[in-house]
Formats: sequence, C-alpha cells, structure tokens
Amino acid sequence: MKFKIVSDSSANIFSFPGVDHASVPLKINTAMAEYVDDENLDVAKMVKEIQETKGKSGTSCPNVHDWLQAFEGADFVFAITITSNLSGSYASACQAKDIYEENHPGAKVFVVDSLSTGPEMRLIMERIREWIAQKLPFEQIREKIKEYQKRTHLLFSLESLTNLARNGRVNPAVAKIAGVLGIRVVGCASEVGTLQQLHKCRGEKKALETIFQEMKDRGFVGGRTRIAHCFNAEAAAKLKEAILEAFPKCDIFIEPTTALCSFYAEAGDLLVGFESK
Ligand code: X90
Repeated sequence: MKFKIVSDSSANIFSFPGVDHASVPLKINTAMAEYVDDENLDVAKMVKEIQETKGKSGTSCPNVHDWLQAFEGADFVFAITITSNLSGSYASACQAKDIYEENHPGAKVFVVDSLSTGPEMRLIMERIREWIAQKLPFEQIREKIKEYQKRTHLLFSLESLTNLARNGRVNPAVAKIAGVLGIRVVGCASEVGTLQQLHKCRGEKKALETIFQEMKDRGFVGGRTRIAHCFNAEAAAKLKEAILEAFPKCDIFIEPTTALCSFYAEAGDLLVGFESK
C-alpha cells in the first residue's frame, strides 16, 4: 500500500525526503509574466521584477487536474493545502479527491485544510511522515492530524501588506498601518484561517520580541518550531537564538519562502509555525 503526501507550494517545500511526496504549484501572474512556484523558479528575480512592474499582479491556485496528477500512483494520499479562507486550493483538492477515489477503487485521499500556510503546513507534514513510517493505518493518521492541528500555530511579522491588500486577502485598513515606514504588523492565522492582526511594532527587534511573547502566550514550551523568511535570514536566526536561549533543546528549522509566500509576505517578512503543549 503506497502512501503519499501532496502539498501545495504555499508550504515552501519541494523536497521532502523519507516519504513519497509531490508539490502542486500555485502561480503568480503579472502583465509581463507567469511564475510557477516550483524548484526551477528564481524567487529573487521574481520579487525584483514584480517590484519593478507597475500594474496588476495576482495569484492562482492549483486546479483539479494539477492535484489529480500529483495523487497518481498512490493508494493513500494526504493532501495539504493553504487555508481555504484565502485560496481555492482546498476546494480544487477536494474535487480531485472525489474523482481520484472514484477512478481508483480502494484508494483514499484525505484533504487537510491547514487554515494556515507555510511553516505550519510543514509541521503537519512532518508528523504525517512520522506516522506513515510507524505504519499507522490511514484512518488513524487522519484522526491524529485533526488532533495535532489543535496544537499548531502560525505567527507572522509583515513589513508590507501591499500585495495582500491589492488582492483582497486582508482588510485595507490593516494594510495601511503596515505601509508606514518601520512599522511591522505582527499577527496570526486565526481559527478560521484568515489573517489576524495582533500588534503594530516599531522596528524588527520589537517585532521579534512580540512574536516570541505571543508564542509563549499560546502555550509554547519549546515544541517544534519552523521559521520561514522572505530574504531575511538574519531575523530568522535572531528569533532562533532567542528561542534557544529560553528552550535550549528546541527543535528549530529555518527555510526560505518560495514564490507564493514570497509574493504575499514580501521581502523582510517572517512566518513562524510552532507547537504548543
Ligand atoms: O489561491 C491563491 O491565489 C492564493 C492566495 C493566497 C493568499 C494568502 C497568502 C498568504 C501568504 C502571508 C502571511 C501569513 C498569512 C496567514 C494566513 C492564515 C503569507
């Protein structure tokens, strides 16, 4: 029986060793170009070109066919998507599930709405990989995912919310605050999978302290932490250092954002996925 984990590219993961895995790309579109969020894309070049392009830019989620192709060859699929509240990725994956199960009698697909994105998706995927390795049955893994999602969280620090606001993914009033020079919006993925603003912070140092405080307020006691950054490895390293000082055994992993998160999060930003007790 072949298990597979399929994630959309908002997870920032193209290579996920130890389990059969596929990434389904979202796309970024401007008047000049279409950027496919896969391992062949030069994200720095994309970010620069978009900054220089005036005019409309937007994104599109994977379609049903993209998901179906990624499921191919597997008996049991765990498909994980960006929050259904901000993207159609989850809806496409659900349609693909129905078609795949009909065309492959006995095959099963569980679509996980992360209600989040980026590093919180990675946390869930890492656990699924472990449960597959432990040879747990499909149904049990499905139940464990639902339980686990109660103790995973996403916090972020954003310098600019321009692309989120332009594409109707955040309240324009919130976007305006972030437009002020030196102000960072620290927020979280809400329970229903939307962007929730928590604080306005002046300067990066303050933003990092605020993120760490918010982690502790949410029951963080040194659980797994995954940090994604958009061209801000320095801030990610500082946050890691602060966490390790308080929780020396904490398992922390840092990764760069790929195209979709880089487009919306924009340069300088951090996304932090972590486990609470
Ligand atoms: O379907 C599409 O075109 C994709 C739309 C995605 C829109 C949101 C992307 C957010 C990326 C920004 C900060 C963290 C947000 C937390 C969300 C719950 C990252």
